[in-house]
Amino acid sequence: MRVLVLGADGYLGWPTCLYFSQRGHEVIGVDNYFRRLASIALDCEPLFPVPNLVQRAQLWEELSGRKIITYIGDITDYPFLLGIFRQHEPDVVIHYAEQPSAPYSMLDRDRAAFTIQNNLLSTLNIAYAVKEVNPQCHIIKLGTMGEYGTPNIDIEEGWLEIEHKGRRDKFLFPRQASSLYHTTKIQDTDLLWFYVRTWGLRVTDLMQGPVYGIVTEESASDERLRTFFNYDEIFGTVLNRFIVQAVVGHPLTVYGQGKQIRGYLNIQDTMQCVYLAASHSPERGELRIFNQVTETFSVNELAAKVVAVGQSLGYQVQVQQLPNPRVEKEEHYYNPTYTGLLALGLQPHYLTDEVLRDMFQVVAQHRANINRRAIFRGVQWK
Ligand code: USQ
Repeated sequence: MRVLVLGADGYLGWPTCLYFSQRGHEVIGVDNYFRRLASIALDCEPLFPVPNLVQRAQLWEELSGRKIITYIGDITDYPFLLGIFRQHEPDVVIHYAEQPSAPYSMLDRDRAAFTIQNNLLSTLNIAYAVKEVNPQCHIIKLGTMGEYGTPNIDIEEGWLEIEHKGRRDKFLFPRQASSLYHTTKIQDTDLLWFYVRTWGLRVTDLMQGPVYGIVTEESASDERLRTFFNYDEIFGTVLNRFIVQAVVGHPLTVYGQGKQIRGYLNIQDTMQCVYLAASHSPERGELRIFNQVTETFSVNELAAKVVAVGQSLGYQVQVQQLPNPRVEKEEHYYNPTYTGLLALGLQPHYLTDEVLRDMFQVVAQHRANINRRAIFRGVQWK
């Protein structure tokens, strides 16, 4: 496959480039360095420095003999994106090039506006470029479980059959997000659904839960290939944050009662899921949706695991329940379906003590870099 990865420098984008390249596919990676620049601007740089996208691709080529073509630029600039489509005519485009942080989207009006503009315009441009250059191209967009919110009914994989006054129809599952970022993910699903109906595009939307992990198969042999790992309040996801907090002796920042339940997955499973989706294309005119999680936990359950494993490694790990800076349900029903990717062959890496110990070990190597100021600043939703 000729695979265009948009957002190729990010936490998931870079490991995705490596995963496809390792398996013999032609990879073109594009990024505008949003996350790098925002991490500097907000004083929340990653746990360890990583070479830039061009340097990483060169390093990968030296180590593996495989080439990843790179472009640095902004895909909300349509001529830039269209030029890349024309040059490479990808079979699959994987769209990670969004502002991915809920707290970032809630910082202030300008960051909210940026999130809307970036996430919706990038998605619109991809739809247009695919239509213009190769309408067969399969669009894989990273969506989020947060689109569904926490409804008081079971969450289906994307669609819901409804019977109303004796008639039946199928609709996108009702969605109600709890941040502006998550709201833009609802809107970009709607955008693509519109163009699927109107132009017959081929789209997979992967409703992913919070991801954890650092090392993937392809980056295990050389530290310089590791992903861009944020642990701060803005760009870090909760389990990654808790492990860094445990290592540096900061109490684990449980928001509110900590009973919030989400579906989680290991970064290695993100790679598998995206690869499985790319290898099994939907039909023209189909919006296929998978829920991309492998198990569910409450925040308290995650904290308890980190405490137990941390203590077994000799860390004194405390937990602190902070007043919740977010507006979200802290006690709720949560029962999502996630069978579609398993049916395609996903082999989950579950959250075992060994997985946690491996993460502790990598974080401990970089303990001296941990910036305590970045751990909690309390971005308020209200
Ligand atoms: N939480 C804490 N303490 C923290 C950080 C988070 O208790 O220090 C709680 C949050 O309140 C929330 C849960 O942990 O209830 C998950 O928070 P998160 O920051 O790990 O995840 P979230 O903001 O929802 O966003 C992350 C990614 C985003 C992705 C999403 C999937 O940043 O790109 O779309 O996970 S999901 O949550 O399923 O929508």
